[in-house]
Amino acid sequence: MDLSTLSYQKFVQFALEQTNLRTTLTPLPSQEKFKSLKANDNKSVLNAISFCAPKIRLLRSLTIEDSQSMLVLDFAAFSKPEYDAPIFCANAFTTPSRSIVVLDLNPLYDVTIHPDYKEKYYKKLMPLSEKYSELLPWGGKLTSESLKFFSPIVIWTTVASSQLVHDVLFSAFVDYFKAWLELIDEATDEKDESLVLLNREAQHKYLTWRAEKDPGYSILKKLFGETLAKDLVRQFLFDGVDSLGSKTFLDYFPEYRLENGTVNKKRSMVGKSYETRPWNSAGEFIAD
Ligand code: BLA
Repeated sequence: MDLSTLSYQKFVQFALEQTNLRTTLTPLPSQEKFKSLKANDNKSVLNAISFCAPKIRLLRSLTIEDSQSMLVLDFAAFSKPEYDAPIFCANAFTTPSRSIVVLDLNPLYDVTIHPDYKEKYYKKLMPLSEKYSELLPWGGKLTSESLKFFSPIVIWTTVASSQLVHDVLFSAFVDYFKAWLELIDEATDEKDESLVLLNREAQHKYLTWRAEKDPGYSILKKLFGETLAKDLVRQFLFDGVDSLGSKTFLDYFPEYRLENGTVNKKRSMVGKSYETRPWNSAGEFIAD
């Protein structure tokens, strides 16, 4: 399809407006640093914004739009470590033929081993996963390791691009972002410093995973070159990876260690799995 009628700007605008209704966003230094970022192809239009708020450590968005070839949305929001709230994650990669999408409130703690965390945040949100299951169906096998960063309400899809899909995706983005804002509103700050530490480490592990293995990296490298792409990943998209903790990727994910001590470049050690949605509508894990 012709991408020139589609844009992800509306998504970002909506999120900023909604957030400003509830709290006060303050621009972060990383916004200033990356706002005049230019792509090598001289035609992609970029928009990079980043903010914090009293309960929000980092709310940032990168869009890359070139109506000839692709539209990219990478939007995420992280609470301060005093809160164990999920991470808002909206990633979309749209070409004239198809769209690859992950939309989720990524859990801070793996829901398959922390049923209390699942109960606390996802039980009442389960209807959301049903609402979009027809128009944004499960996208098939994915990197197995990614699944522990996904929640039972995750929308993971790869569908033919169309105006309808774009509109449905906007509607889903609206629902999921409002749900996230609601969780942040209700969140009370943890007083137990040892639990704050756990929250901080959980965010750091997530940032470490994505800064090393995000599927968008090869495209960023093409557009910006290796050095700038790395800075964008570590200082903007996954800001905190070099400050929230000191563990390395191999400390968290030792199975990726090669004999010479470096990180295996493969995205998955286990391989791809989960042909179908591994959670039922009650949020129970049903894959073996
Ligand atoms: C593909 N993106 C994918 C896939 C997933 C994600 C699961 C399928 C391939 C796989 O299983 O690895 C997204 N994976 C995620 C997310 C998390 C995760 C959000 O673990 C969070 C924990 N995608 C982007 C951006 C670009 C992009 C910004 O979000 C481009 C700049 C591109 N994603 C992209 C492309 C593919 C893809 C090109 C298909 C090619 C591939 O699989 O490498």
